[in-house]
Amino acid sequence: MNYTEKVLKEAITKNPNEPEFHQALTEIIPTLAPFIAENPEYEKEKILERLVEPERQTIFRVPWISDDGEINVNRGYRVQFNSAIGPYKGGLRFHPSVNLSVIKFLGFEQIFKNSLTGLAIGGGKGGADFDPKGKSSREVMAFCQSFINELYRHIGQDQDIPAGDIGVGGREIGYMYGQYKRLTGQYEGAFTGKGLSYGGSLVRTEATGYGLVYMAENMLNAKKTDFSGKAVVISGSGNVAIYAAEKAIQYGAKVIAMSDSNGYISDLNGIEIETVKQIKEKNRGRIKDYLNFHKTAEYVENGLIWSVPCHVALPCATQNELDEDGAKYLVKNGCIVVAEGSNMSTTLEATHLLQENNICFAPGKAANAGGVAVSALEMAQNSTRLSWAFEKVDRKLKDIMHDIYISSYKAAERYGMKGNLVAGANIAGFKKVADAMLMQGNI
Ligand code: NDP
Ligand code: 2IT
Repeated sequence: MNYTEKVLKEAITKNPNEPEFHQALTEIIPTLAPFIAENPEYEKEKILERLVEPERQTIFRVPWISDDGEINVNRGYRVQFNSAIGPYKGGLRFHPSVNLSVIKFLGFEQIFKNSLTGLAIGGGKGGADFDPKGKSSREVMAFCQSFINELYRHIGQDQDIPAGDIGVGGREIGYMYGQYKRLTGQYEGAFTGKGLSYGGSLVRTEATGYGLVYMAENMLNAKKTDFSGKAVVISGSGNVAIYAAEKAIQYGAKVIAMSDSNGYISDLNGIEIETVKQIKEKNRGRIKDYLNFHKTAEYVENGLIWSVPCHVALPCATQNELDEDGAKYLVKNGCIVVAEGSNMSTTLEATHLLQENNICFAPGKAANAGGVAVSALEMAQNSTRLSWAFEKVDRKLKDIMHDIYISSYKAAERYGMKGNLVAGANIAGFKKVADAMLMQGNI
């Protein structure tokens, strides 16, 4: 058994009952083998054994009182995975499916993603098994304040900087930042995704979705084409999905299907994104409400969105939402590019199927890095107490996504896996972190 196989096997054995974390390890570790073989000091210094073990994991009780006066108890998490190249950085997810395995897979991926941005941010992730759906704003505030009553002691602008993820948007960041400030007395950039009036950055709301489309545009360009006239299917209808759709439409594409956890809508004339924003961002409604505004659209309850024929597929909801069945449809229908907006959207089997059929595939850690990249730009603005123009941040985002595409492409080519952006992103992200760990001694 070689070094990477040995570390993978030991990490899986040592962390039982963590299927999502196992999946992320299985996707990443083997692809590093040719690079590590060429650089034996990584094995000698046990870099991989150290990398798979989080620096610190915090699990805590979050009690809060609902509007009916009942006491509720949720479980909170923050996994501070790696700080070799910068303070821990990564989102908070509020969703009933959150558990340690989910947070560890997200935190592990985040190390590589943050490194790929070229900015000085380490990897972390957190969240809670709290379900914001159907809760009043007062209940969401009560939950956020209780969550921060514990988390505040573990975070800070130079220590660990949380942001949004599923179930955590501008409203939740505001409540958490307010409570952090109240407890610490510090007006500092300890969160990103803040409102524009209290230290937020222009483009952060749009960044993940826009960045995803900038990445997909690079992939299409490599195939001597672009978004113009393409049919695009986007799963989800949250923050990432909405702004991916907005940019794809600006680039001349038609977004023909979007979804939420109940079902998908489709309209071959193209979905009107302002209506989706109204439903999701303002009304906090369901995607099927779209039919109340546009009679040409169809709604399929619990349907498989990947069965809608498209040129470009952008999964933007959650992990493992694109499995082998979905991938078979994409192959059959002549899809040419798949880029992950959600983290680990695609199962390992589906990824292989897409790659074997020459569909250009970009993993989340490369394709959705625009969100955390603009978070790091928000941190830079907070440090200098300045705020940059929309165009300036957007230009930097576009350049960062291009650089990620090039570095992932080149790393894959250099190690004999031309066109495999999964392997390329893993190697390119790993190198900077591993070298920083080597230079900092056996921490
Ligand atoms: P939101 O909460 O804004 O939206 C999530 C969307 O995905 C909703 O439409 C939701 O539907 C759907 N969804 C969530 N969980 C499930 C599920 N288990 N099954 C089916 N559909 C589901 O989250 P974001 O848009 O912020 O995040 C989406 C993905 O993008 C996540 O994987 C996240 O990790 C990733 N990401 C987010 C970044 C960011 O900056 N926000 C940055 C990089 C990656 P419903 O409302 O019905 O639950
Ligand atoms: O998965 C992710 O990269 C995010 N949810 C964004 C993290 C961040 O710190 O902006």
